[in-house]
Amino acid sequence: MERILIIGAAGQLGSELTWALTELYGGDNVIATDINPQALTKFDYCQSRVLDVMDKDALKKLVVDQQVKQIYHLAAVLSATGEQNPLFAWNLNMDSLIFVLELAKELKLDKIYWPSSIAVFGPNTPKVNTPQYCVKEPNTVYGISKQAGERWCEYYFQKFGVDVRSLRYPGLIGYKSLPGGGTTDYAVDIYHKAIAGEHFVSFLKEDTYLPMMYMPDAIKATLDLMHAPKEQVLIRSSYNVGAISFSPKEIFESIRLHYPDFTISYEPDFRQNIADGWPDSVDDTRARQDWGWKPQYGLQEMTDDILKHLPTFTF
Ligand code: AKB
Repeated sequence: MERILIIGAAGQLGSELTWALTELYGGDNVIATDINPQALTKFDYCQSRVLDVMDKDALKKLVVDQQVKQIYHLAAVLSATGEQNPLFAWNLNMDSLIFVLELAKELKLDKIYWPSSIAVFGPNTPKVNTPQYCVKEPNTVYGISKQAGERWCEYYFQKFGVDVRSLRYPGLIGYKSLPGGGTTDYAVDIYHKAIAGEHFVSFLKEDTYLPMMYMPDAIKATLDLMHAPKEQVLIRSSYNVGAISFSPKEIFESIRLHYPDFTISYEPDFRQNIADGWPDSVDDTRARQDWGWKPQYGLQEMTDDILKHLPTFTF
């Protein structure tokens, strides 16, 4: 069994991916890492270590000592938080990726996973059914770092044969972690407000459509890509993957079927500008063709599932 290291395991994606990887590879072979020791307490089913990904010597020591063969590098500053401290976001997002790619090259690691995002697109990108290849002029530091990161991934694959794989995630919606500083995270927060019986103030306008995906689909997409034979992974920058597209008004209506008294108002802030530069929906034909991607959850199915589990979920 291959040893797998997850960097940023306590985040939104890591919290669920770590469990899925543990089920597949066993707790002895999965090492969850995070900069926050407190956040690691939930990983009692696999190995865990405190790791600051900016400490490249500590990262290398861990990989060598534990004979790690695959790295899932999930740590990043997201879009909304990134705008508060752009240079910090740029340094963390870029330097950490380069550390991981260099390590993969030097130690001849088997596989690397690194998430990209719909944030690589920008205001001049076609908004509907956004193609895999098109104009990309991101206007957030997060988007710029993801776009540059995609170029680095393809570069390390072509020049050094590093088997790095990536998805351009839409907004990921899950109930097992709290919102983490992304523009699409309003669609996580809204469920928490609904079950708490609180009014929800949306920081996006009611008709702002964004591509989104329920977490079980995101985990499936990630594992399908990572388990695909190497020759089927033909895009080494990052794959478009789509699932659902909805607006704040539509997710609100889907929740109101369960909570008829739930209320919403709209107070767009700086995040509206970020969302306006992103696609409404993406064309993921290449992911479907190359390694068989197919999402399972629609908006109402996602809402029904979240509202079934969230009220009794303990963080
Ligand atoms: C964000 O909103 O910043 C992220 C993303 C779309 O990558 N969820």
